[in-house]
Amino acid sequence: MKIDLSTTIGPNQFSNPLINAAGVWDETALELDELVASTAGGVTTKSATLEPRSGNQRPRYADVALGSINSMGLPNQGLKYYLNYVTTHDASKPIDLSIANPNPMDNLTALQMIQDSSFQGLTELNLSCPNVIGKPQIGYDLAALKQILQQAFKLFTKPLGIKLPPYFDLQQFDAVADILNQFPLTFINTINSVGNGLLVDPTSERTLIEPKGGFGGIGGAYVKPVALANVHAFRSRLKPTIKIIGTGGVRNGTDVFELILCGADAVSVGTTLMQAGPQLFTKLQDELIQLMVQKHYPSLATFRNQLKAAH
Ligand code: RRO
Repeated sequence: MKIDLSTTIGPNQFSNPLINAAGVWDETALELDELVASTAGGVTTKSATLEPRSGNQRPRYADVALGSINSMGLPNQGLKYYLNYVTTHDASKPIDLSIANPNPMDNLTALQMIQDSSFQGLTELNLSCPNVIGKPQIGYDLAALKQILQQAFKLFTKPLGIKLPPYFDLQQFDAVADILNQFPLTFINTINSVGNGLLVDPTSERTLIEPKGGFGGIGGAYVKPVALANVHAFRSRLKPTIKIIGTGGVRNGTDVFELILCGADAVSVGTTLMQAGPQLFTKLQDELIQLMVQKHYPSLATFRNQLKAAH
């Protein structure tokens, strides 16, 4: 059986739906080259600020059996570095250029720089970084969310998506979707890590990471149900022109299948990529293909958003 894993987001064609989650294996050109050389369908760059940042104090990332906690604090090489990379790299697969600026005005400057560049890929505005000390997540402030989108679309005409924090209440899904449907967004990426969790070591009686008293974004298996819910909730509320990158808790091909079944157009992988490295993409694709063969699904479109209720 011939299996077609291709998918589309805006004008970009992906040979398969798998992408690295922003912030994983993507801070330096060396890492980005490894992703480009891997079997990933597309590549995301580390969320960039206008100026380079070294991020929060270490330890700022920890793996545990069911996932990870991080408070990286936006370490990145600055937007010029990533703009240079994405406008000069070998264009063999689509690129998602992520930006995140603690000061909202800087996001508009960043968008203007991308608008004025020759970059033709996707831009992802990260409105959900949980780890910048003293700064709340814009995605949880609906007035600020609407305002930034109004300002962004006044100056930006290239394909734009936003990275959202997880939401936990059906009325939040309604309210956020109502705002997003007012704009010509190309995609959303849901979810960012579950913000401000806490993991502790019972032996040393210490937090696993140092910044913010140990509070950090939770990823991995812990968050899969939250990711499935956010993808499905937004797929049933957003206009069909807004595509969805599903992120959260992918460890195997079945997890990828489930996110697509809930409505994802593409799937990005964070914690497991951090743990396994870019060869992970081949394993995930092999497992997804095997499952699709068993289920007689020749393409992603044949099961995307086909989730049925229990009875
Ligand atoms: O760099 C980080 O601390 C970070 C970011 Br920008 C984000 O969007 N999500 C996350 O879990 N960590």
